[in-house]
Amino acid sequence: MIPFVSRIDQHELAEWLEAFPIFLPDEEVVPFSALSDGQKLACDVAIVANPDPQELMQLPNLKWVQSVWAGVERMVNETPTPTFDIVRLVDPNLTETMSEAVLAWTLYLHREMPAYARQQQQIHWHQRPMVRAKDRHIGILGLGELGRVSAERLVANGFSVSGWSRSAKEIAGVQCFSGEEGLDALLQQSNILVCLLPLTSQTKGILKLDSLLRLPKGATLINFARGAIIEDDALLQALEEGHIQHAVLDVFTQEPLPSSHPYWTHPNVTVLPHISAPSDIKSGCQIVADNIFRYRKTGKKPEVVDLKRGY
Ligand code: NDP
Ligand code: OXD
Repeated sequence: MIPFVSRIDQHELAEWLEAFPIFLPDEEVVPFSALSDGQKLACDVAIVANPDPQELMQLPNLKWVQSVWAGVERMVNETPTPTFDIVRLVDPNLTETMSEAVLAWTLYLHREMPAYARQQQQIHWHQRPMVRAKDRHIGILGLGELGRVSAERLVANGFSVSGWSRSAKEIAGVQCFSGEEGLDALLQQSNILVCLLPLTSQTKGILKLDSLLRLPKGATLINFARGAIIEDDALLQALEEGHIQHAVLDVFTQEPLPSSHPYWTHPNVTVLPHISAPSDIKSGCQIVADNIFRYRKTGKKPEVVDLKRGY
């Protein structure tokens, strides 16, 4: 038996549970709550979606868990010394969805849609200076599964693109930076900054006031990664001072974003409810099924999260 250990809403839970038997006909995938004590002892693999660590602890013989989410930061943080390996979802469909979101919201900022919406509210006819895509510098923090393809998509749409990662990279058409100095250089030239970094002890709060002020005046920001990578007070201050013109935020330290949070009503913030790249149930299930099938046949686990790196 394979438990599905999750803290997701009932509707989404039902959708996954309906799909698993189609893609995993030789396995019985059941919600964690359906397991007896004996069955809990027998589980070597679990499928997870933002799992409750207390529930994982009741599965002492787990060898690995397969997430149906691409980001596993919360699990890594809540289960710092797991006795099992963690496998995250790497799905080309999700990557394509994310790169589409990056392109869509980059165009939103590039073509100054927030400013034109405001002008319309004020019944104000004003043609703002046109900036060509090649003259708009987009900086992407994180050049992994999601960042790399997003960078390539922006290049294909004519933007000047640079990216930053931990290890040095070469990506056609993208100016690649790494290391502390690389971050400085990227920030200084980014008119639109896109965050696709995992949340780790090194990236938590990396977008603090000092970093935000290194961006050119009037820069804009997109965060599609995790909320705690940005220091909220710093961003609010940079917005207040006009140093940052607009922020598109899809992820927050607390989700759902509390109704009293200043982001909700800030004229220069676009709040999205964590929708930039939801997992695709069909392709997600197929990838999970392939991983489990290969493990059952060969004993080989898929690539696991490096807990020392934190991602
Ligand atoms: P990957 O692990 O494939 O890529 C992470 C990238 O960040 C790598 O390029 C890595 O560098 C870089 N990186 C990590 N730590 C540092 C550091 N300290 N300094 C510089 N660069 C660093 O992750 P994905 O691209 O698949 O996903 C990124 C994040 O996106 C997820 O962790 C998740 O939080 C978020 N996400 C959000 C979704 C949404 O709907 N909003 C959906 C899915 C994911 P290197 O290449 O050298 O290892
Ligand atoms: C994910 C997410 O990690 O939706 O898949 O953020």
